[in-house]
Amino acid sequence: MAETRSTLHEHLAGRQGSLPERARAVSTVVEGIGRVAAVIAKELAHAALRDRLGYVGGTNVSGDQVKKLDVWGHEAVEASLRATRACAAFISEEAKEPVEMTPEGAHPLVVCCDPVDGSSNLDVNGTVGTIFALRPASGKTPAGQAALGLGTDQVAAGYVMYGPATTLVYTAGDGTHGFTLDPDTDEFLLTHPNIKIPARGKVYGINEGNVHSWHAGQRAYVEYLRTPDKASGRPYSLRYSGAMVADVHRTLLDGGVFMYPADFSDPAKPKPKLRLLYEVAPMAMVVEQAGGRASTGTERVLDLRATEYHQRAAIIIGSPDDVAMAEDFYRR
Ligand code: FBP
Repeated sequence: MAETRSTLHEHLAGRQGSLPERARAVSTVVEGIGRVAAVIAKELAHAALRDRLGYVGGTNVSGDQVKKLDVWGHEAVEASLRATRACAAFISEEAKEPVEMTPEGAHPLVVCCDPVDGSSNLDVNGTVGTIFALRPASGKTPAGQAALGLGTDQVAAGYVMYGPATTLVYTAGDGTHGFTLDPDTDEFLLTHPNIKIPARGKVYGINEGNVHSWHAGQRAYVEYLRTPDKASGRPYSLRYSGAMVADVHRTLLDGGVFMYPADFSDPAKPKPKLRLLYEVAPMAMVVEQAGGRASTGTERVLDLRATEYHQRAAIIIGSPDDVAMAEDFYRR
C-alpha cells in the first residue's frame, strides 16, 4: 500500500508555534509560492514552444540582461503574493523598488524573492529555481523597508528547484523540509522531512573561471580541496550548475560546499555578486536549519545587516566542517 505523504498544506497547517497568527500568515504565503511554482514549472516546460526564451532587452537594477521568463516569473509571483492577502511588500530581483501591497490580517509579511534564479540556464534547458524569504512587516510604512535588517529577522525561507522533478524546500525556523511536486495533482508532497546536511562532503561548487580575482585564503582553500589525500577524502569533486538553487540543493542533500566569493581584484573594495536579501540570506537560513553553516569567509551570513534592497554578499555555504575549514583559510 503506497504510503500517504503529507501535502505542503497539511505540513504547514501542522506547525502553529508560539504565534499562531504569524504562523498562519507564513503558511498562506508559502502555499501561495507553492501554487505559483507549479505554474512556473509548466511554463518552463512549454517556454520554447511559446516563444518565451531569450531576452526582453534592457537590464535590471543589478545590471543583468533580463530574460522574458525573468519578467514573466516576476509578474506571476507578484500576482500570487497579492492573492494571498498576507503580503505587505514584495522585494524582487526584477524590480528596483519594493512592490507595496494591501494585506489583511494582523501579521502581514514582506517577501524577498528571486523569481527565476539561474537565468543563464534558461535558454539551454538547464536547471533554474525560485528563492524566497519572509520577514515581518512590523507595521513599517512603506512596508518594504521592513526587509532592511538582519538575516536572523527572517521568519521563513526556501527555494523551488525546477529540475527533472520540481522540488520545494522550506524552513520556518523548525527544521528544513523538502517536497516534490506531483505533476498529476499539482500538489507538493513531503518527500524529504527534516533534512540533515552531512557534517562533511566530497564535492565543492564554485565558478573557477574567477580564480584570478579570489581572496588569497579562497585560492588556498580550493587548492587544499584539490590536493589528493586519502585520509581526508581529498581531492573533492567539482560540480557547478550555474544556478545557485541547484548547487545548494545538491550540497544540502549530499554535503560539501558551494561558494560564490567576492571579487578581490581591489582588496580595498571586494565586489560580491549574489544578492543578500533574495539569494544569500534565504539560503543561509535553509542550510543552517538543516545543521549546516553559511559564511562570507569572515562572518556568519545571518548576522549581516541589509541596508539596501539589492545589496550583494559573498557566500560559502554547506557542511559545517567544510565551511569552518574555508573560514580557517580566510583567517590565515
Ligand atoms: P540570477 O540568475 O537570478 O541572476 O542568479 C544569479 C546566478 O545565476 C546564480 O544562480 C548562480 O549561482 C550564479 O549567478 C552564476 O554566476 P556565474 O555565471 O558568474 O558563475
